[in-house]
Amino acid sequence: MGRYSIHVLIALAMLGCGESDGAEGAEVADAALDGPDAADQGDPCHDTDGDGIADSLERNLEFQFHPDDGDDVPAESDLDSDGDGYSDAEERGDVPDACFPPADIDGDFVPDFLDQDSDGDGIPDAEEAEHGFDRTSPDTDRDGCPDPAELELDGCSDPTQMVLFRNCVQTVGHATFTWDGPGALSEAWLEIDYEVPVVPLEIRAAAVVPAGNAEVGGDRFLDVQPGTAITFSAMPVEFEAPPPGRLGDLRLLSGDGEVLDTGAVYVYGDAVCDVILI
Ligand SMILES: [Ca+2]
Ligand SMILES: [Ca+2]
Ligand SMILES: [Ca+2]
Ligand SMILES: [Ca+2]
Repeated sequence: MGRYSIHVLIALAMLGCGESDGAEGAEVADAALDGPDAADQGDPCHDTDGDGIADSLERNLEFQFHPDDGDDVPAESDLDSDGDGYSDAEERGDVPDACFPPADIDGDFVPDFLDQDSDGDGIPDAEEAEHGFDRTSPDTDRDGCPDPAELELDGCSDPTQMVLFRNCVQTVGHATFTWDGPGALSEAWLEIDYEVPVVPLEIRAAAVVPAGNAEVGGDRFLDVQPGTAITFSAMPVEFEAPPPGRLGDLRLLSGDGEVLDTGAVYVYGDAVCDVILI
């Protein structure tokens, strides 16, 4: 129901809006002194606080998401509606006018100016900068290791630690093991010993380095030669995304069930994306 309401709101807002220009910004101070009701008359896209987000949008979105920023100032007059230190004017994103739906980077339907974790990586916007991270990216340096894992797992430097970042597009993680011999492994496959109840992840044999030193056989590698790095991928089955945190231990097993190596699997990211009703 909530998801559906948002889309209706956005559609109405876009239909009802006229052009926004610089002259409107110059009128903001006077309008604020007169109060939102006086300024709002006749213009559904009026922007009392001049942050680039129309009063009608701010009122409706605040009503739906109830951000607790520690003050009682309504969003249409609050220059930092979620109190995270980033202004509404910045968090609205690069949108064409005040009537346009403001940015929602992590796609969780809470617009960034009301979302205290805009990129959904689990690190609040207010704390991203102190770690040198970008509040608009869950993987600031784009190396595949999400920001919170950079802090907790030493930059994902251990390849046997599988790190999944869940978002609205895809949740996937990888773990790499190296077989040093002696001799070739007839089979190598990966097992997860889950510490929390979840729908089991789907594991696939994903990559061999150097190429040709093992065969890829669905969920396992075959005929793995000494000196070969084998990489497994894991992803949720359909929409069943596991919860954030440590999921459990990884075990690399031979064909006869011998434990060859161990690792761990973690999940990061707070964005929960349901099926959207349009
Ligand atoms: Ca505004
Ligand atoms: Ca803010
Ligand atoms: Ca964040
Ligand atoms: Ca990273």
